[in-house]
Amino acid sequence: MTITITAFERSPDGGKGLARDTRVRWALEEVGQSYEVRFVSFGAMKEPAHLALHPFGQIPTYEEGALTLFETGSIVFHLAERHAGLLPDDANARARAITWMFAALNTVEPPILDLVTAKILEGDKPWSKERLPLVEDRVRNRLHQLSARLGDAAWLDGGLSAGDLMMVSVPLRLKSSGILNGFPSLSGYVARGEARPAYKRAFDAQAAINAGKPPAG
Ligand SMILES: N[C@@H](CCC(=O)N[C@@H](CS)C(=O)NCC(=O)O)C(=O)O
Repeated sequence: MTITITAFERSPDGGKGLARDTRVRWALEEVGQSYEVRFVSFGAMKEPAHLALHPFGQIPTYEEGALTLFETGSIVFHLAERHAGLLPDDANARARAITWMFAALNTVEPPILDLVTAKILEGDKPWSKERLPLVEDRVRNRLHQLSARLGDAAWLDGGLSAGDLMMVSVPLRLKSSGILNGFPSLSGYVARGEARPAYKRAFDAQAAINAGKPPAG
């Protein structure tokens, strides 16, 4: 059955892979599923046709036959459940991998998104300079905790799982801020994710679109 996802017609990051279709593309590549992409403009995302797929008017969405999903956590979980490779067979290990998916989205991503908001959307506010260090401290605190748990391990709990895929996708956003440099084990963790052939294919596909080139293959 054809899988179709949606992505920005033109990503605000110009193709750095920060738009959330990248994590869905990565999961699709890891489990070996081909997919098509429908590109949407910012305007079209708020039109009824897209709102019928995504009530909040965002990307990515996921269509597979009669099934439509939104929210990257749900989409990656669906793929990991239906295809081998992203969730362990052992029930307890599987539950722990799913826990890391939730941790990525509910505990680590929020302060990082807050930092993005503070810098990009609130940078010109009179109180911005005073607030920014507080926001950065909250991010560092989370990274410190995550780094302590990861230790010297390659992945969070055994082999790469959907939990790692979601988690890597989150601090990846911080690369340009320099904050990650203070956490060598997390920088290595993110780099290991980026080095996966499946990630590279996902990244290259979205970068090609944003560079105005058709994807290879
Ligand atoms: N929690 C959602 C967040 C989706 C999201 O924020 N998508 C962004 C692109 S990365 C978007 O569509 N932004 C445009 C907007 O919100 O209008 C998920 O994980 O799928």
